[in-house]
Amino acid sequence: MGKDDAITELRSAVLEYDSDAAVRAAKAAIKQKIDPMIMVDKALVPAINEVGDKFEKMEIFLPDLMLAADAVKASMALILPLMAKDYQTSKATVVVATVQGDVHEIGKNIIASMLMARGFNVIDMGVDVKTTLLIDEAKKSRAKIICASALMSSTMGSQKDIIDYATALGDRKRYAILVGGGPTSREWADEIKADGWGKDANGAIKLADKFSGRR
Ligand code: B12
Repeated sequence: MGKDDAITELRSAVLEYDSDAAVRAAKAAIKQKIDPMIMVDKALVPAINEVGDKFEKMEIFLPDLMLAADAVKASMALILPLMAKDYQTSKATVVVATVQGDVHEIGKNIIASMLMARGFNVIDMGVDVKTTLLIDEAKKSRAKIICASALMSSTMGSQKDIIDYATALGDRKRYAILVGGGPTSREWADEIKADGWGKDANGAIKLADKFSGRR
């Protein structure tokens, strides 16, 4: 199997909702030393977006979407830990979470892994994280940066809640609060007075570098 075949198989496995095949394809791609980011960018993200488009057009149903997401998660569990490490450790702590009410974790997991690979100390709080718990953790861990992910128009308001809560506690200046995820935009970030908005994981890394004082 060539490198392109391994990527095609990984993509197809997600499109066919087949976690076992996704894990097999990921192992084959790893064996061929394909860059983990290529696997994510060329196979997993396009595949889950394609499935998402079908879901939006009501060509498939939620159980199918869930199976496809499971296939992404199963293969990402093998792929993400292999991201090239940057040993220029920054020591800056970043708290990463999907906001309250929202269980979408694929993008958040990519961001957490890439930040770890870049040498940040990452605290991944998971999904559906209560606003108060998020700020408590950021305070306790002396985090410099908070990355809040929201994938739904009904949950993006929780990003504003995080900022408002930190402000109410008098702690707003302690953290750079970064936001991202499907329905969000630069305009939204400006409106809620976030410190930055990123379109993708590379955007998240650039912002984290900026706010941790590294460039
Ligand atoms: C996979 C998926 C699911 C999976 C999630 C599985 C999991 N473990 O994560 C499952 C099946 C569980 C699911 C459930 C639901 N989903 Co869903 N889901 C998706 C789907 C198809 C893909 C999301 C994804 O993983 N994308 C791939 C990743 C890599 O991209 P990403 O998350 O956007 O992250 C990137 C960037 O946005 C950015 N980024 C993200 N966060 C951050 C944060 C910071 C700080 C920065 C800088 C950058 C950044 O960087 C990331 C990496 O590049 C989307 C459609 C879509 N195309 O987005 C719908 C979608 C998000 N889901 C949707 C809906 C409606 C739901 C449900 C309500 C369905 C239902 N009827 O129950 C539930 C929600 C349950 C809940 N309470 O959260 C809608 C939301 C509509 C809206 N705008 O409000 C979407 C858009 C589908 C649609 N078009 O209808 N879903």
